[in-house]
Amino acid sequence: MEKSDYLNLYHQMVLIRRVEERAAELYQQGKIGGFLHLYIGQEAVSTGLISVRQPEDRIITAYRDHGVAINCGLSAKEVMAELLGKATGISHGMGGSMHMADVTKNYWGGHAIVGAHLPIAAGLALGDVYQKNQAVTMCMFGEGATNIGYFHEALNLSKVWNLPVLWVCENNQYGMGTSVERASAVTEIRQKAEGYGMKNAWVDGMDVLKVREIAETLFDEIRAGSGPQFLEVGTYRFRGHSMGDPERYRSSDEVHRWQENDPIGIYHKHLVAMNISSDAELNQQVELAEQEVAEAVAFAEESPEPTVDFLFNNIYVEN
Ligand SMILES: Cc1ncc(C[n+]2csc(CCOP(=O)(O)OP(=O)(O)O)c2C)c(N)n1
Repeated sequence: MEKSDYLNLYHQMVLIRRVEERAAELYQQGKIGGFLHLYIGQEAVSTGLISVRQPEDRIITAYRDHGVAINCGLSAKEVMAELLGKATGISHGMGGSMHMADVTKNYWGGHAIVGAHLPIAAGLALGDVYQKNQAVTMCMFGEGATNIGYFHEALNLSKVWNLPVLWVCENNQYGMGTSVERASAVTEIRQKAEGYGMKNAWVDGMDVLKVREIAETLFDEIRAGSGPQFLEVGTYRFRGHSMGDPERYRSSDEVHRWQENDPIGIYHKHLVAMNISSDAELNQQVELAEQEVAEAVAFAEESPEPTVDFLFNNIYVEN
């Protein structure tokens, strides 16, 4: 990796964090409607994974999707405008927080129904097999989704058809207010892949470089024809499930313990300790990200609402 690659990972994680901190404020001011699920604490997961994907590789995720969107190359402006429901947003203000997508960047969304995007991921990969594309589809979901029928159907078919899918479970230990121990018979989620004869692994999701390293191997193997593989990522969300979660299901001590293990802080210390960068240089990246977010908020606030006639667009596919 070049120095600029290391800095780019840092910049992306900080940008996601700052976009979401501002989004939380705008939500409290009533400027963002609907649900808002923050990715704060989990930034190293999508940043590490997506840093190794090729442009032809498809990325699909659930509703905790703003960070994934940024890692896929969407601008802070497009994301912020979508959060505010503006016509300049990536989904023209029609999708909001949970439905960001840009297929020109091979980012297939943003899905609100738990588990529902897993069969879609299998379908995307099947399409690539039909068309003889050498592409990998990476599908990200929470551990809560692994108790849903879609998960088992999609994993099974992907193995039967040897589809090029990387299944990534972001195990942040809670599905809304329910801990993994209360909801899942098997708490080491990667074991569920064994039931489908699928190669599987676990990685520490607080360490962006470890995530990147394993992702590189898995993308390469799947591209070379290994068939589907499963990666469980150990992570934690620092904020509530969505805005307005009173968080009665976990202690503030537990949250603080994890916050001491902040993926951005860990990476910052690592870059300095390895003499890859300096505090001053990294702080400059933070300032750049903050500037980008300030511009994104101004852009979103000044942007127009979608017009009513836009409601009739994108309803039917024209051949
Ligand atoms: C089919 C379905 N059932 C229930 C819900 C309500 N719901 C939204 S998020 C969620 C928890 C999912 O947890 P997990 O998959 O672990 O993802 P995380 O929120 O931790 O990222 C539930 C039950 C839903 N959106 N869809």
